[in-house]
Amino acid sequence: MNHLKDVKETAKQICEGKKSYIARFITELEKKQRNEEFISEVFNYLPQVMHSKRVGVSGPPGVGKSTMLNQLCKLITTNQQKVAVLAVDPSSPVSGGSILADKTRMIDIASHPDVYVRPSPSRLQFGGIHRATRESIRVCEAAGYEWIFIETVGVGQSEFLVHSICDMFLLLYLPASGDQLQGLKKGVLELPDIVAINKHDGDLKTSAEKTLRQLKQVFHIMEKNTKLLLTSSENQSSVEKLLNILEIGFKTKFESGELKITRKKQLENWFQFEVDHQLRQLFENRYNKKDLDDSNDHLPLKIKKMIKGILKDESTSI
Ligand SMILES: Nc1nc2c(ncn2[C@@H]2O[C@H](COP(=O)(O)OP(=O)(O)O)[C@@H](O)[C@H]2O)c(=O)[nH]1
Ligand SMILES: [Mg+2]
Repeated sequence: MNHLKDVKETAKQICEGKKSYIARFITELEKKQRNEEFISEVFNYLPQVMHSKRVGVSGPPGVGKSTMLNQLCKLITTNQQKVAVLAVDPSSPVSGGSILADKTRMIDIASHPDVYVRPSPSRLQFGGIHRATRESIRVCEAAGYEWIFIETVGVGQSEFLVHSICDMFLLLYLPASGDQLQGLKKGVLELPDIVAINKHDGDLKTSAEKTLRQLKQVFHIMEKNTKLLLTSSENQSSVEKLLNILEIGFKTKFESGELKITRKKQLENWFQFEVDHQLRQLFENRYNKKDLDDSNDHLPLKIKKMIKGILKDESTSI
C-alpha cells in the first residue's frame, strides 16, 4: 500500500472504530523509533473531539482500580456508551506483573464491542508514556469512545502526569491507610476531584468508614470540596453512585465552561511537553557518549555534566 493510501485507510478505520487499527496505530505511537511523518499525517485526518470525558484513575497497587474500572465499563456500556481504558504504569520494572494482572482482571469486559482496553508496555520510559498516552486519548476519541479512563499506579510522579492530561481525577484509597496519608507525596491530595475509599465491604467496612471520616477532616482543613465516597466493586449501587458523581461533575464543568479551560490548559501543557521533548531529542541525537568524555573539550564541562545527569536519570526511570 502506498504511503498516502495507508494514512487515509488508517484514519478511516480508526474513525470507524476498528479496534485492530486503533491498536496498531497506538503501537506505532509507543515505538521508540516512531514514524513521525506517518503519525502526524494520520492525526491530520482525525477529528478533534470536545465532548469526550477524560478521567484519570490513580491509587496504590491492589486498591482495586482495574476491578472498579471493569464494573464502571459494564455500567457505561449498558447505558449504550463506548468506553476506553488506557492503563499507564510508569512504576516498572515491577509493573510487568501488574499490567498482566490488569489484563486478566478486565478480560470479560475487554472483549465487549463498545470497550477498548489498552495497557502500555512497561518498557517505555516515563516521557514516552506521557507522549503516547496523550496521543492515544485523541485516537480513542476519534474512534468514538465517549469515556476515556487512564489508569495509573500512584507513585507520586504519575498522578501529576495523569492530572495534566485528564478533565477529572479520581483517587482510589485503601481503608485504614491513615499512616499512608502522611506518606502521600506532597500535593497529591490537591489533585483529585473525587476520592473513593474502596473495598468498603466485609471486614474492611468499619475501617473504610473511619478512613472516610479522617479524609473528610483533611479536606475540610485544606478547604477543598473534593467529593468523597465509599465504594466496593462488589456493591453495584456504590459503582452507580461513583458513575453518577462523574457524570454530574462533567455536566457542571461543561455548563460552567470549566471544561473548555481545562482542555485549553491540556493543550498548552502538551505543547510545552512537545517542545521540551523535541529539543531534548535533538540534543541527545546531536551529542553522543564520545562527546561526554572528559578529555573531549568540544563541550563545556557544565553541559557534559548535565547530559550525563539526563542519561543517568533515564536509565533509572526505565
Ligand atoms: N474486598 C474487595 N476486594 C477487591 C475490590 N476490588 C478489587 N478487589 C481485589 O483486590 C485485588 C486487586 O485488585 P485490582 O483491581 O487488580 O487492583 P489495582 O492494582 O488497583 O488495579 C484483587 O484481588 C481484587 O479481587 C473490592 O471492592 N473489595
Ligand atoms: Mg490495575
